[in-house]
Amino acid sequence: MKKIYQATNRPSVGNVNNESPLPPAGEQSTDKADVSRRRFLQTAAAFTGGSALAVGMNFTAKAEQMTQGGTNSNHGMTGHTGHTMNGYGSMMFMEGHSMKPGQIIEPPGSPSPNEVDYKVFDIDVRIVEHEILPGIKTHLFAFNGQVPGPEFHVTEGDWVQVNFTNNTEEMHTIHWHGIVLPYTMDGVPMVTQDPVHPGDTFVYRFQAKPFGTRWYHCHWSTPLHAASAMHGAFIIHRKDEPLKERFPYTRDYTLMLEAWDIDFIREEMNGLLEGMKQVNMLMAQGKLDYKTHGFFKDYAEFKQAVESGDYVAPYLQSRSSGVEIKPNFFAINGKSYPATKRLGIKQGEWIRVRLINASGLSHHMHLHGHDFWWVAQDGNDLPEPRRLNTVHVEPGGTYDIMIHGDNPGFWTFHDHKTVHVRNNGIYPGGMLTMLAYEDFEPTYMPSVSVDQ
Ligand SMILES: [Cu+2]
Repeated sequence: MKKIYQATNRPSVGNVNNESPLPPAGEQSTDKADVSRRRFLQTAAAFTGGSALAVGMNFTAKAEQMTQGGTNSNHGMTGHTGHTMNGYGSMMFMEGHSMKPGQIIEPPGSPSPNEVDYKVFDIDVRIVEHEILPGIKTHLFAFNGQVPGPEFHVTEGDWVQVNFTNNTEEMHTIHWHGIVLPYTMDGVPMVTQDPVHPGDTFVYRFQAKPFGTRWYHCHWSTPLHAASAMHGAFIIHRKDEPLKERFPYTRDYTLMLEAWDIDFIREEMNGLLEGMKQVNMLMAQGKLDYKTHGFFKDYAEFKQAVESGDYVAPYLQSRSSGVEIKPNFFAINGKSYPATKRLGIKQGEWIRVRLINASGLSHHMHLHGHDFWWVAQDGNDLPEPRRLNTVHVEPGGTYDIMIHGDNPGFWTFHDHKTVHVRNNGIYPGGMLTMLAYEDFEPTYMPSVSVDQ
């Protein structure tokens, strides 16, 4: 037995089984019905095993009954593979979907590949065990297994095709944050598309615009998926970069700011596993229906189900797994200080730093020994750059700054919200790195202490 979350001082749930891809469900999850009802919403596509076929068909009948006369707005999404989806609109996934996994979903909205020349990217989501700090590992959903996800670099006006494959047993989407695109490409489940099911590939196509520091993240179960590790930078470069006239930068850094409650993540992951088991069990018994999944064709149907008592919404229940999120690890590009990567600079050099806040909290990034120039927000150049040494980085926002190498040394760059420069409550740590000159003779060399 190996403990994965050794450093946490908050209540532990359950044992960690080294054999299992994830820790097993915790001892606090005593109210199985409660947990499972909530989890169904997240695990509806876990239709695996031999019993799936029969139960899935039973299930289809109910879905059909329920959605007659409903919207078929998503019908066109799946036609080309020849997979019969019966036009259930947003209920289509209930058809016992993974009886035929590996579907390619190409929604309308953008030109076909015959019409424009797409730059094609393949990206997937899988579960990885990620090390935040020595001794602190956590399981995360991660794009291409990387934390943060791979960084896109394209030029404004490029046509981009992203083949997104779901290699987990959970559902996901990709939302392109700050990119102006057809709504069917916006990646919001139950608003612009059905979530992408296990094994399936969803094809996002759009033109890269407007220019600037943009990003992407999962929009399913956002507090767990996007905030944990399903996020990455999407940099849209200009053909010519006017900012280089005033700030002739030679290096370009991206810093994704992250905050993790690794206990919450573990409990949610445990809950997912438990939910999958429950789904499979109910399916085998033929007891799985739309109410246990919590999907409705519209608000009126949802309201009716709640008021009639047919459906007990998760928010009406007390939950055994704590949903209050209290981040205890803060990170830059997947790592907490002292594991964070330094920003290299040379004397006389300009560097560009793109700050992207994926955390859901606000951060106040402060640089020692220098002022910097804040040049862009949310990807868009400011009318006039502002000279600062602390920039307030709001949740979801992106902020670009230019730093000039005019004061050789090692300089702390950190969130001035001091609770965020701790590891599990202990200072120093978290959202802290260093601007490190590469071409000077230091008279003091930085060392490491994580308990002051
Ligand atoms: Cu996701």
